[in-house]
Amino acid sequence: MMATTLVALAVAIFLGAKPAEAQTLPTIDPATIDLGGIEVNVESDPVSVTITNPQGSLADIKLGALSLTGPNAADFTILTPVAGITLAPGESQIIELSVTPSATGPLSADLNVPILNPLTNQPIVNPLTGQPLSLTTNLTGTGVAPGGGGGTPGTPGANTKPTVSVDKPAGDKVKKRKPTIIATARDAQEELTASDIKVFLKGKEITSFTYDQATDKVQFKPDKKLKRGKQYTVRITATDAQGLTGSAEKTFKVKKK
Ligand SMILES: [Ca+2]
Repeated sequence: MMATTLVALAVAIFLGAKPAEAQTLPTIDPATIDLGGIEVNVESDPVSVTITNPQGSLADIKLGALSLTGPNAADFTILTPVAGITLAPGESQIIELSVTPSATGPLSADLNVPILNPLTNQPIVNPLTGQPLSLTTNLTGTGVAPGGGGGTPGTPGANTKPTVSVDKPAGDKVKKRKPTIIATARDAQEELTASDIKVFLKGKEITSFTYDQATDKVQFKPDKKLKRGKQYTVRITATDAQGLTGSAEKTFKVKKK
Protein backbone atom coordinates (compact mmCIF):
# COMPACT_ATOMS: atom_id res chain seq x y z
CA MET A 1 0.00 0.00 0.00
CA MET A 2 2.66 2.41 1.11
CA ALA A 3 4.87 1.53 -1.85
CA THR A 4 2.06 2.01 -4.31
CA THR A 5 1.31 5.42 -2.91
CA LEU A 6 4.94 6.50 -3.20
CA VAL A 7 5.19 5.30 -6.79
CA ALA A 8 2.06 7.24 -7.66
CA LEU A 9 3.46 10.30 -5.94
CA ALA A 10 6.85 10.05 -7.64
CA VAL A 11 5.28 9.56 -11.05
CA ALA A 12 2.97 12.48 -10.48
CA ILE A 13 5.90 14.71 -9.54
CA PHE A 14 8.09 13.71 -12.41
CA LEU A 15 5.32 13.84 -14.93
CA GLY A 16 4.95 17.44 -13.95
CA ALA A 17 1.42 17.06 -12.65
CA LYS A 18 2.20 19.93 -10.33
CA PRO A 19 4.25 22.54 -12.20
CA ALA A 20 5.79 23.91 -9.00
CA GLU A 21 7.17 20.48 -8.23
CA ALA A 22 9.13 20.39 -11.49
CA GLN A 23 11.78 22.50 -9.81
CA THR A 24 12.64 19.62 -7.51
CA LEU A 25 14.34 17.55 -10.20
CA PRO A 26 17.72 16.19 -9.16
CA THR A 27 20.75 18.20 -10.21
CA ILE A 28 24.33 17.56 -11.24
CA ASP A 29 27.03 20.11 -10.53
CA PRO A 30 29.09 21.24 -12.33
CA ALA A 31 27.69 20.70 -15.83
CA THR A 32 31.16 20.97 -17.37
CA ILE A 33 34.67 20.32 -16.07
CA ASP A 34 37.88 21.27 -17.84
CA LEU A 35 40.73 19.16 -16.49
CA GLY A 36 43.36 21.21 -18.35
CA GLY A 37 46.57 19.74 -19.74
CA ILE A 38 47.37 16.22 -18.55
CA GLU A 39 50.50 14.33 -19.55
CA VAL A 40 49.86 11.33 -21.76
CA ASN A 41 49.68 8.05 -19.79
CA VAL A 42 49.58 9.93 -16.48
CA GLU A 43 46.43 9.87 -14.37
CA SER A 44 45.05 13.30 -13.53
CA ASP A 45 44.11 14.43 -10.06
CA PRO A 46 40.51 13.44 -9.35
CA VAL A 47 37.70 15.85 -10.13
CA SER A 48 34.28 15.56 -8.60
CA VAL A 49 30.67 16.16 -9.54
CA THR A 50 27.81 16.26 -7.09
CA ILE A 51 24.37 14.74 -7.60
CA THR A 52 21.73 16.30 -5.42
CA ASN A 53 18.16 15.35 -4.71
CA PRO A 54 17.03 18.82 -3.67
CA GLN A 55 15.49 19.67 -0.38
CA GLY A 56 11.80 19.97 -1.10
CA SER A 57 11.75 17.08 -3.50
CA LEU A 58 8.93 14.77 -2.53
CA ALA A 59 10.51 11.48 -3.53
CA ASP A 60 13.71 9.51 -3.14
CA ILE A 61 15.82 8.95 -6.24
CA LYS A 62 18.15 6.11 -7.06
CA LEU A 63 21.32 6.44 -9.11
CA GLY A 64 21.50 4.00 -12.02
CA ALA A 65 24.57 2.52 -13.66
CA LEU A 66 26.96 5.35 -14.51
CA SER A 67 28.38 5.47 -17.99
CA LEU A 68 30.90 7.47 -19.97
CA THR A 69 30.21 8.31 -23.58
CA GLY A 70 31.93 10.49 -26.16
CA PRO A 71 35.08 10.34 -28.25
CA ASN A 72 37.53 9.81 -25.38
CA ALA A 73 35.31 7.93 -22.94
CA ALA A 74 37.88 5.13 -22.68
CA ASP A 75 40.48 7.50 -21.22
CA PHE A 76 38.24 8.53 -18.31
CA THR A 77 37.69 6.53 -15.13
CA ILE A 78 34.84 6.68 -12.65
CA LEU A 79 36.53 6.36 -9.26
CA THR A 80 33.39 6.23 -7.13
CA PRO A 81 31.01 3.33 -7.68
CA VAL A 82 27.66 4.82 -6.78
CA ALA A 83 25.16 2.84 -8.82
CA GLY A 84 22.28 1.77 -6.63
CA ILE A 85 22.71 4.53 -4.09
CA THR A 86 19.43 6.10 -3.03
CA LEU A 87 19.23 9.78 -2.21
CA ALA A 88 16.45 11.08 -0.02
CA PRO A 89 15.33 14.68 -0.48
CA GLY A 90 18.16 16.99 0.58
CA GLU A 91 20.84 14.34 0.11
CA SER A 92 23.83 14.54 -2.22
CA GLN A 93 26.35 12.11 -3.60
CA ILE A 94 29.80 13.00 -4.88
CA ILE A 95 31.20 11.13 -7.88
CA GLU A 96 34.94 11.33 -8.50
CA LEU A 97 36.54 10.87 -11.91
CA SER A 98 40.00 11.02 -13.41
CA VAL A 99 41.46 10.96 -16.88
CA THR A 100 44.57 9.22 -18.21
CA PRO A 101 45.12 10.54 -21.74
CA SER A 102 46.12 7.82 -24.19
CA ALA A 103 47.20 10.36 -26.79
CA THR A 104 47.97 14.03 -27.19
CA GLY A 105 45.20 16.41 -28.20
CA PRO A 106 41.75 17.38 -26.99
CA LEU A 107 39.78 15.06 -24.73
CA SER A 108 36.04 14.97 -24.31
CA ALA A 109 33.60 12.60 -22.65
CA ASP A 110 30.22 12.79 -20.95
CA LEU A 111 29.45 11.32 -17.56
CA ASN A 112 25.87 10.04 -17.63
CA VAL A 113 23.96 9.39 -14.42
CA PRO A 114 20.58 7.71 -14.97
CA ILE A 115 18.01 8.61 -12.33
CA LEU A 116 15.78 5.74 -11.31
CA ASN A 117 12.66 5.41 -9.26
CA PRO A 118 13.96 3.50 -6.20
CA LEU A 119 10.72 1.58 -5.91
CA THR A 120 10.55 0.29 -9.44
CA ASN A 121 14.22 0.58 -10.53
CA GLN A 122 12.87 2.10 -13.73
CA PRO A 123 14.16 5.37 -15.16
CA ILE A 124 12.22 8.38 -14.04
CA VAL A 125 10.88 10.30 -17.02
CA ASN A 126 11.89 13.92 -17.29
CA PRO A 127 8.59 15.80 -17.47
CA LEU A 128 10.18 18.50 -19.59
CA THR A 129 11.48 16.22 -22.33
CA GLY A 130 9.47 13.04 -21.95
CA GLN A 131 12.82 11.19 -22.00
CA PRO A 132 14.30 9.04 -19.22
CA LEU A 133 15.94 11.39 -16.75
CA SER A 134 19.72 11.24 -16.94
CA LEU A 135 22.12 13.82 -15.60
CA THR A 136 25.20 14.66 -17.65
CA THR A 137 28.49 16.42 -17.02
CA ASN A 138 30.78 17.12 -19.96
CA LEU A 139 34.46 16.51 -19.16
CA THR A 140 37.18 18.03 -21.29
CA GLY A 141 40.94 18.30 -21.19
CA THR A 142 44.04 18.09 -23.33
CA GLY A 143 46.52 15.25 -23.54
CA VAL A 144 50.02 16.73 -23.65
CA ALA A 145 53.33 15.12 -24.55
CA PRO A 146 55.53 14.00 -21.65
CA GLY A 147 57.94 16.77 -20.77
CA GLY A 148 56.43 18.89 -23.50
CA GLY A 149 54.35 21.73 -22.44
CA GLY A 150 54.44 24.83 -24.41
CA GLY A 151 52.67 26.64 -21.63
CA THR A 152 49.52 24.55 -21.48
CA PRO A 153 48.02 25.10 -18.02
CA GLY A 154 48.80 22.35 -15.59
CA THR A 155 51.69 21.02 -17.66
CA PRO A 156 54.98 20.35 -15.94
CA GLY A 157 57.97 22.18 -17.40
CA ALA A 158 60.12 20.48 -19.96
CA ASN A 159 62.77 18.13 -18.61
CA THR A 160 66.18 18.51 -20.21
CA LYS A 161 69.13 16.14 -20.18
CA PRO A 162 72.09 16.94 -17.96
CA THR A 163 74.85 19.04 -19.53
CA VAL A 164 78.37 17.64 -19.31
CA SER A 165 81.68 19.15 -20.37
CA VAL A 166 85.30 18.14 -19.90
CA ASP A 167 87.25 21.12 -18.54
CA LYS A 168 90.67 19.51 -18.04
CA PRO A 169 92.73 18.68 -19.92
CA ALA A 170 91.88 21.83 -21.81
CA GLY A 171 94.08 21.02 -24.79
CA ASP A 172 94.75 17.73 -26.52
CA LYS A 173 98.03 17.01 -24.76
CA VAL A 174 99.04 16.42 -21.13
CA LYS A 175 102.48 16.37 -19.54
CA LYS A 176 101.79 14.30 -16.43
CA ARG A 177 101.27 10.58 -16.61
CA LYS A 178 98.65 10.91 -13.88
CA PRO A 179 96.88 14.04 -15.04
CA THR A 180 94.00 15.50 -13.04
CA ILE A 181 90.87 15.28 -15.12
CA ILE A 182 88.03 17.67 -14.34
CA ALA A 183 84.58 17.84 -15.84
CA THR A 184 81.35 19.69 -15.11
CA ALA A 185 78.03 17.83 -14.93
CA ARG A 186 74.80 19.55 -14.00
CA ASP A 187 71.08 19.23 -14.58
CA ALA A 188 68.66 22.13 -14.90
CA GLN A 189 65.88 20.38 -12.97
CA GLU A 190 67.64 18.54 -10.18
CA GLU A 191 70.77 18.21 -8.07
CA LEU A 192 72.81 15.34 -9.46
CA THR A 193 74.67 12.96 -7.19
CA ALA A 194 77.78 10.87 -7.80
CA SER A 195 75.59 7.84 -8.50
CA ASP A 196 74.10 9.68 -11.50
CA ILE A 197 77.55 10.03 -13.03
CA LYS A 198 79.78 7.55 -14.81
CA VAL A 199 83.37 8.09 -15.84
CA PHE A 200 85.23 6.04 -18.44
CA LEU A 201 88.87 6.20 -19.46
CA LYS A 202 89.73 4.36 -22.64
CA GLY A 203 86.36 2.61 -22.30
CA LYS A 204 87.05 1.35 -18.77
CA GLU A 205 84.81 2.58 -15.99
CA ILE A 206 86.52 4.61 -13.29
CA THR A 207 84.83 4.56 -9.90
CA SER A 208 87.39 6.54 -7.92
CA PHE A 209 86.16 9.97 -9.08
CA THR A 210 84.66 12.61 -6.83
CA TYR A 211 81.63 14.78 -7.52
CA ASP A 212 81.14 18.10 -5.77
CA GLN A 213 77.46 19.08 -5.79
CA ALA A 214 78.26 22.69 -4.93
CA THR A 215 80.43 23.23 -7.97
CA ASP A 216 79.07 20.40 -10.19
CA LYS A 217 82.67 19.29 -10.73
CA VAL A 218 83.71 15.73 -11.45
CA GLN A 219 87.36 15.05 -10.71
CA PHE A 220 89.71 12.09 -10.84
CA LYS A 221 93.22 10.93 -11.58
CA PRO A 222 94.03 7.72 -13.42
CA ASP A 223 94.82 4.86 -11.01
CA LYS A 224 97.88 3.91 -13.00
CA LYS A 225 100.37 6.03 -14.86
CA LEU A 226 99.39 6.57 -18.46
CA LYS A 227 101.80 5.65 -21.20
CA ARG A 228 103.79 8.38 -22.86
CA GLY A 229 103.03 8.98 -26.50
CA LYS A 230 99.65 7.23 -26.21
CA GLN A 231 96.22 8.65 -26.83
CA TYR A 232 93.41 8.39 -24.27
CA THR A 233 89.75 9.22 -24.37
CA VAL A 234 87.82 10.20 -21.27
CA ARG A 235 84.06 9.94 -21.41
CA ILE A 236 81.68 11.22 -18.76
CA THR A 237 77.93 10.63 -18.62
CA ALA A 238 75.26 11.98 -16.30
CA THR A 239 71.73 10.60 -16.07
CA ASP A 240 68.86 12.47 -14.45
CA ALA A 241 65.91 11.04 -12.51
CA GLN A 242 63.82 10.81 -15.68
CA GLY A 243 66.51 8.72 -17.37
CA LEU A 244 67.82 11.38 -19.72
CA THR A 245 71.57 11.13 -20.25
CA GLY A 246 74.04 13.83 -21.22
CA SER A 247 77.67 13.07 -22.01
CA ALA A 248 80.99 14.59 -23.01
CA GLU A 249 84.21 13.16 -24.39
CA LYS A 250 87.75 14.37 -24.61
CA THR A 251 90.67 12.74 -26.36
CA PHE A 252 94.19 13.69 -25.33
CA LYS A 253 97.71 12.45 -25.75
CA VAL A 254 100.38 12.02 -23.08
CA LYS A 255 103.41 13.97 -24.21
CA LYS A 256 106.67 12.17 -24.82
CA LYS A 257 109.52 13.46 -22.69
CA1 LIG B 1 66.79 16.91 -16.24
